Amino acid sequence: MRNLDDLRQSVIDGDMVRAQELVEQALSEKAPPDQILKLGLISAMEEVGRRFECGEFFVPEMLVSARAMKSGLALLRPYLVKAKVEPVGKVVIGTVQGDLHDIGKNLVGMMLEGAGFEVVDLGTDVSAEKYVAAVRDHHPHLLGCSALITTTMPHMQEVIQALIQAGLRQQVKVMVGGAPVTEKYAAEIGADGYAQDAAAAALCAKQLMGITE
Ligand code: B1M
Repeated sequence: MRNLDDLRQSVIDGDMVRAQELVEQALSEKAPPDQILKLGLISAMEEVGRRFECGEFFVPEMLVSARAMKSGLALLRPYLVKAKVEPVGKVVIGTVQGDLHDIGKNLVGMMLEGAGFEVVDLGTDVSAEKYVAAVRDHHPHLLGCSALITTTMPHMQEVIQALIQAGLRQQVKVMVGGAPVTEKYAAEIGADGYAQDAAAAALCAKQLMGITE
């Protein structure tokens, strides 16, 4: 779809206004929201990452692209979230300590809401202590940790250790994810669930709740 190619390019260019216009246009032309997300927005961020890796882009370019992606995502939100009236469970979610990447975590949060979960979002750079406090305060069924950098991934294990020390580990299932995280790593650190992307995260959350439909 030509419009989605243009949308992808506008995000790469960091052109927030154009990205919003093109998302609106794609929606008005009845393009499926998941295609707009995958082909227009996520694919653009993959290209931005590739350019950063090979030295063509630097942090400022990543930032403006992220801003354009977020502005498009905000318009897609109502189409991705069709939450049921009665929540099927409660999830506390956040990006781990030292990590400021929140686009993937936000998307996971939206898909969870769409699957009927009540989502408490702790934001980014969340310390193990803050996760523990949130489990005490909100009594969630699930705790979601996102990490995008190899050096911040180990903080996921700290969160699990902190839950054990606080005597809360049995009260909450821990789900982890993020680009560098693997199923093997999730098992090694003692997480209950791992998901590769936002759609899989919603499925994984339901499985952890014992919901089979
Ligand atoms: Co950064 N960054 N970044 N960055 N950044 C990456 C992650 C990197 C891979 C780029 C690269 O080198 N190719 C690289 C990490 C390398 C590594 O660890 N091996 C990197 C780096 C190095 C850095 C800095 C250190 C750069 C610097 O300062 N020198 C710095 C770190 C800052 C910090 O966090 N302390 C930094 C900064 C930034 C910006 C602030 C400029 C910006 C983030 C803006 C924001 O999020 N608000 C940014 C961006 C945009 C990226 C890339 C380009 C895009 C990330 C993204 O939004 N992807 C990224 C390259 C890439 O990923 N290809 C990169 C789109 C998003 C939909 O996908 O986040 O993967 P993702 O989420 C997916 C899945 O991973 C999964 O589902 C999501 C939806 O499908 N998922 C979960 C995520 N969380 C989950 C949780 C779950 C389940 C699934 O359960 C709970």
